Amino acid sequence: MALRRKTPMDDIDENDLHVGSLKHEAAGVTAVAVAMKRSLQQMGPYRTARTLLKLNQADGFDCQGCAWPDPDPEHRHTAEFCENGAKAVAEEATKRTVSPSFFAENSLADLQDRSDYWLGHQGRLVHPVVRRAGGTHYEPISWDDAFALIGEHLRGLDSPDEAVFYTSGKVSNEAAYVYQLFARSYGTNNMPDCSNMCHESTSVALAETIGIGKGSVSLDDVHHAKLIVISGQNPGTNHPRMLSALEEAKRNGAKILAINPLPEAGLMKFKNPQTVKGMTVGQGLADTFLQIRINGDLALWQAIGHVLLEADAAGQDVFDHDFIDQCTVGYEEWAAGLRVLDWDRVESATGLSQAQIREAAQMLVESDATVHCWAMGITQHRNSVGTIKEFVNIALAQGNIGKPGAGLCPVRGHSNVQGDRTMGIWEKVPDHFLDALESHHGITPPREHGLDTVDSIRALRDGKAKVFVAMGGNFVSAAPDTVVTEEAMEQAELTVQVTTKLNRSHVKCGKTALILPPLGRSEKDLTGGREQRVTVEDSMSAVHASKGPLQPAGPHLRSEVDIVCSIAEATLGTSGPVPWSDYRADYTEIRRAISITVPGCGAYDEKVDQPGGFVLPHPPRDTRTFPTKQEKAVFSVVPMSVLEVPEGRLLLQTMRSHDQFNTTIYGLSDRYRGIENGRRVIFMHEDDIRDQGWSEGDVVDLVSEWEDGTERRAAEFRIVRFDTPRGCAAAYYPETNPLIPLDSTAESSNTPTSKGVIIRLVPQQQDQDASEGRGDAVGSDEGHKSDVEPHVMS
Ligand SMILES: Nc1nc2c(c(=O)[nH]1)N[C@H]1C(S)=C(S)[C@@H](COP(=O)(O)OP(=O)(O)OC[C@H]3O[C@@H](n4cnc5c(=O)[nH]c(N)nc54)[C@H](O)[C@@H]3O)O[C@H]1N2
Ligand SMILES: Nc1nc2c(c(=O)[nH]1)N[C@H]1C(S)=C(S)[C@@H](COP(=O)(O)OP(=O)(O)OC[C@H]3O[C@@H](n4cnc5c(=O)[nH]c(N)nc54)[C@H](O)[C@@H]3O)O[C@H]1N2
Ligand SMILES: [Mo]
Repeated sequence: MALRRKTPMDDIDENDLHVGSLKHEAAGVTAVAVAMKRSLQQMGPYRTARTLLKLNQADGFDCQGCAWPDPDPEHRHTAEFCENGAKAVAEEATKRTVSPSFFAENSLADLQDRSDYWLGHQGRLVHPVVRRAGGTHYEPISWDDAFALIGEHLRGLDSPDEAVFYTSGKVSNEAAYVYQLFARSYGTNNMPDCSNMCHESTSVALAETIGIGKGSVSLDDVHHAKLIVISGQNPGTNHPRMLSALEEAKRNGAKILAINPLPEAGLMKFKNPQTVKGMTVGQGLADTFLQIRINGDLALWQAIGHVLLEADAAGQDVFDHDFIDQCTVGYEEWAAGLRVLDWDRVESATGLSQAQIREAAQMLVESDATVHCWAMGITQHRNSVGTIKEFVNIALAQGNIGKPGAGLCPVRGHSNVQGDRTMGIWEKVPDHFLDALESHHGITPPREHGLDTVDSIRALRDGKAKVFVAMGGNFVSAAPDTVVTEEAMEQAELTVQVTTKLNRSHVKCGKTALILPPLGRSEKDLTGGREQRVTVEDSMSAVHASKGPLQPAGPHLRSEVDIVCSIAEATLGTSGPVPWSDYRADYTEIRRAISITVPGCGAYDEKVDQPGGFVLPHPPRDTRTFPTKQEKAVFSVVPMSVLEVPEGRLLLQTMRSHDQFNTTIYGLSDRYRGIENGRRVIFMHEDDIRDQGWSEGDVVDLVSEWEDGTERRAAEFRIVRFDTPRGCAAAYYPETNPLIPLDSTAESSNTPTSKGVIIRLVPQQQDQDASEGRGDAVGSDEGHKSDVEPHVMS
């Protein structure tokens, strides 16, 4: 029998949904108006002015939004932020707070019926609270008692590997450093992070090919590229300040090739809100738009490789043979593999014609400085690592690494996700990093690799992990297979959530559960009686300081550094080799440790003193040296693979609306895609709607099918006709996470395949369970077999 779960959907009245037309331009006057409106609603005029003028300024704080870099200090605007950055700040700096009485009035069961949208809108958490084992409510707890409780649980485990320490990419370098130092002093490498669900495929592919898992470009390279390729990314919504960089590049003569199943507004046209001319006239962005089928990118780049090889063979100057000879290995094998190509397979995989692909390849032929940008549309597929290796192959063949105006530009998500990795938040951190911890701190870090996100869920599910600590984030909503993940979390003996806002991970929690509220980045941090600053690293390896201007949301908040050091003391005592209290008293001490133990961070504190900070070394970018095993950049031979979608099914990608930050739902307006006042929509091609026997506006359930025969359901999505390739559908995350099987992950990176889920549409479930709770996932372990025919209405 299928297992049904009540899912909290009632907070949003989807009957108010309005579907308007798709927009072809991003930003402009509306963006400014929305930014101001949301800021004033949440923060009021004084805090709005205090925060927005300090945002992304050299003496201010780093935006909590995306990881796109800031321009040099002398090139920054007074208003160096975007609409969605302003929303991110307003979300944190809101004047609303959740007091302990809120938890007295709302039982855990009540809160479980609430969506992330409602939970997040209650305001900032301002007091530590605990849910005792068997308790029906969260209740206040003192910080000291909370730390003691954590220490007791951690000391009571049979092995340190029964604990899991998750990190979300907003955590500062200082907090991340002490957090990983604590986990390793305690004895585990179980440090999953949001990166496991995000750019892990990038990190794996780049580490194996160029020897370092980070992008190789600077902002200046983007400004001076001849060609910018943007694959699987929606910058108008998720990295709006990237549009200014693209605009500048275009002014300098760059061409843009955008590859996406959807004609995203920001890719098509941009109205720069920071200049008067930009605001009124706007700039067309993509010169060529390839409307690719979902998961067709590997086939596309192999075809482009094939066309470039033809041009090279014809004597055209497309490859940098000196670079290939001096700096790479494996060119011949790669070239041999691509000289023969099955064009029919490429055309069906990509949905593009040979002529379109040849035209795009011609843009690469004509450019001697190409920047390749990509994000989640590339990294969250089964064959992601292979696809990214194929980008690298092309970049290497053309010598587009380590030269001005060229390079690899994975566009990171969370504002400090890259910094957290640099600081050692990584379940597979290399031995040289552990050696440095061992020799500097005198600890004995464990050497075995730890659990990543997906494996942590398995360990919790199977009772192998018993304590789950999260430094930020919303693990249960962000992770795949929501029903499985929530049940896994509820089995934990203790969960600890260090978080600024309420979310689903607080209500689908362990038997004993703590919520510990930290200071946000926009707030003054006076830990240890002095004004502390922290540091962060952006998507282009630039590190800089960040210092919040605001009074904290409440008097009881503690900094993340303070919380980690206090947990460490409560668990390991105060007489060990690591001086936790010194670190808490003055973060400069942490930076001193960073400068000694973290590669590339020598004289760290001094370097972050420079306005704008400093850029971490990157051997391929700086000197065309490649720290791989072979000491050269490596061409890869990638077998062609395409997701086969059975008749009557659709390939679903799960993506962000314009009004959310991951699982934080700011509002219900996906303006550029024409959706207002609702989120449970499925975007489809009009011919698929018709052929599958549906009509626009029908409300259906989505059922995903996994290869072991199990099925999962997400209820009540309204069909919206959209400009997307045949057979490809799109819907928002996290509402669709129940559909993603835990075992459906990318090869070698283990990233959930959030952009490639095979689904079918079924009529809304009318059975008793469903009317109780409007249905949700079908439990995978219940073995509910795929016995339903594809839905065809007569
Ligand atoms: N405002 C805002 N900013 C954010 C975030 C946010 O939620 N809100 N999240 C942050 C985080 S953590 C991240 S990782 C980034 C995410 O930034 P994005 O990667 O831009 O985020 P998604 O919404 O997942 O968009 C994926 C894009 O890939 C396309 N796509 C899907 N499948 C395919 C495919 O098979 N091939 C190709 N070529 N394209 C495909 C989709 O149509 C969509 O345009 O943004 C960061 N910035
Ligand atoms: N289906 C599907 N699933 C996905 C994705 C997808 O595209 N599709 N994208 C994946 C990606 S790219 C990512 S990065 C993950 C995101 O996974 P997470 O990073 O775990 O999720 P967020 O929604 O960013 O976390 C939001 C919560 O962080 C807390 N928070 C906010 N600011 C702070 C702070 O300053 N300090 C602390 N301590 N806490 C804070 C708040 O409580 C807030 O509720 O989701 C992944 N999941
Ligand atoms: Mo991300």
